[in-house]
Amino acid sequence: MEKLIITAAITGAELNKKLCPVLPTTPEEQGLASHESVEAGASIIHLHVRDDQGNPSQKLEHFQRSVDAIKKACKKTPVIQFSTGGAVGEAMEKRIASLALKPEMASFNLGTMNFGEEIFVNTFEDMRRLAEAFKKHQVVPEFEIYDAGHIDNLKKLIKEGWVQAPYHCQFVLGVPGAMSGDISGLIYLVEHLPKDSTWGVAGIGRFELPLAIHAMLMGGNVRVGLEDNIYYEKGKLASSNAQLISRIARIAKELGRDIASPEEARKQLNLP
Ligand code: KMH
Ligand code: ZN
Repeated sequence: MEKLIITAAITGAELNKKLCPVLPTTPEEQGLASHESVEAGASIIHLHVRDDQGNPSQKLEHFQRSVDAIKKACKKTPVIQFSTGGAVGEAMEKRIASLALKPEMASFNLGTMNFGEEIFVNTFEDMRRLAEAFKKHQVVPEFEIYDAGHIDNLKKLIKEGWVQAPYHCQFVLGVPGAMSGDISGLIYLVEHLPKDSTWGVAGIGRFELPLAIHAMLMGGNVRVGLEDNIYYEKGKLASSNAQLISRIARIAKELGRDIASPEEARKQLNLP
């Protein structure tokens, strides 16, 4: 098996400090959270940013200041993966704009879905525009798959020539409104990936840990972090992103799965 790539989803766009007091929202907090996450074993930081009031932002200046803070704080520079998903309801134009900063990677959401009580809109037209921007700025996409049909959407984009291999896929499972985090669902998704794919799993809430453990055994990669799950165990809030990542690193070691450094992750994912 290849080395385990751990992605730290440190902030997200749907949470705030009232719900999660340790959520890193300022650039300095995100720098520290990234440093601790990388030291704990993460090689990719999935990045959402906030404005001065702590609200979700897709502005270039807010991405740039967080990137600077993360690079300054980390001894080994992680792959910084921008979110083009943003917060539910954000305009596609704003979601695409940050690609102009040419991050090493960015998320690419593969379909419209219920997202809790809201609707997360990603039409085919949106996806084609997004694909064009990824190509223009030479950013490597990570395909976010929340539902079985999203794999078919990816295959349609491949067939139409909008995206090229290798395909880095992240199964985000357990969002209310999309596929749940059952292990049988994960197995189905892995079996239906297009050729030349790598994959990881981000379990939402209580699905985070069991899905991560199964992914490690199946040869996949893992995403954890406060964006996906604010609890360390039932009824007990996590104390930091690093606490969640350290647990994954400990289990990986017990399972005999070596952990990729940022440099090794770049090689495994063929990042330029
Ligand atoms: N905040 C979610 C609606 C992504 O980063 O690309 C979308 C999200 C996915 O977090
Ligand atoms: Zn995200």
